[in-house]
Amino acid sequence: MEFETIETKKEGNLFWITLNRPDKLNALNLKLLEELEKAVSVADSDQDVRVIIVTGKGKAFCAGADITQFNQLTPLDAWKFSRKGREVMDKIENLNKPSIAMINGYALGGGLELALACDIRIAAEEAQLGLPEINLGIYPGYGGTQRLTRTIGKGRALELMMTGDRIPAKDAERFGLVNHTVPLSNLESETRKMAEKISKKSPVALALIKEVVNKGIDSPLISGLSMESIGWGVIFSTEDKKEGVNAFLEKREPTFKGK
Ligand code: CO8
Repeated sequence: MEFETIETKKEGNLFWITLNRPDKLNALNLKLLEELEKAVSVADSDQDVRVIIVTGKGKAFCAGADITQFNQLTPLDAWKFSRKGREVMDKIENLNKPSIAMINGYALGGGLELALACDIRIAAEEAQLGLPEINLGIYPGYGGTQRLTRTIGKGRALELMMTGDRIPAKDAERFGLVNHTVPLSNLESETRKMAEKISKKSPVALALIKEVVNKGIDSPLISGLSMESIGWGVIFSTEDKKEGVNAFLEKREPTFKGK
């Protein structure tokens, strides 16, 4: 599939999506958001794809929404633009398949919000992360107020939103905002290693983990625990469960088919 503002690549069971507006630090305009949504749909409907990786070309992962558009947007355009961004982030978060944000450089504003919609974040040591919207007299609009708070807690999230400060990846790792920090030269290989490891697990079990964690985090503990138990009923009906248990008993590696 041909895109203008992103690149996609299928590599075995991995699907790479690279934001491709390096001259504008991969700022998110409507076109890019629409293309990203399409690419995610393609990856989602392809049975061979087990893990989706999102990254950016050049020195940024993504420097946020395209600020140069802000003064031209009518209120209706702004609503469309903001809604499209939210739809894309929600779609990524709610995919049945795991996603990894490979943060190669700046992840700011909408760029950090995109990374937060992914399940796992691996960052280059050189990367800087933040929500600088406050410096523009606005505030995060692609889910950052909610997802950052749920990821690192209220105090630290409010500090990042209120100061607009950029923090180095190592600090982000300390806060639990990124899972791992590695030198830029190792970023792709370390991300691939993790993606390949996850791609060998049962797709059904992975989908259920996402469902129970994502829905559970917004529910009272008792409801989350109940969802977990009900999911156990489902997982015990799968061929992947039989394969996993039999492989253990037969002392061999399992081959999961997602059934
Ligand atoms: N939008 C548009 N263009 C951008 C953006 C952006 N967010 N960020 C960088 N660029 C452009 C620059 O204008 C520049 O273009 P040009 O060469 O044509 O002048 C090019 O990218 C390179 O950038 P710099 O020269 O500034 O590179 P530096 O290395 O000097 O600085 C920074 C890098 C620190 C990342 C700097 O570019 C910067 O501060 N960028 C803005 C970051 C920001 O404020 N992001 C938040 C945007 S708002 C947002 O994301 C809200 C999301 C919710 C939207 C809701 C819908 C309406």
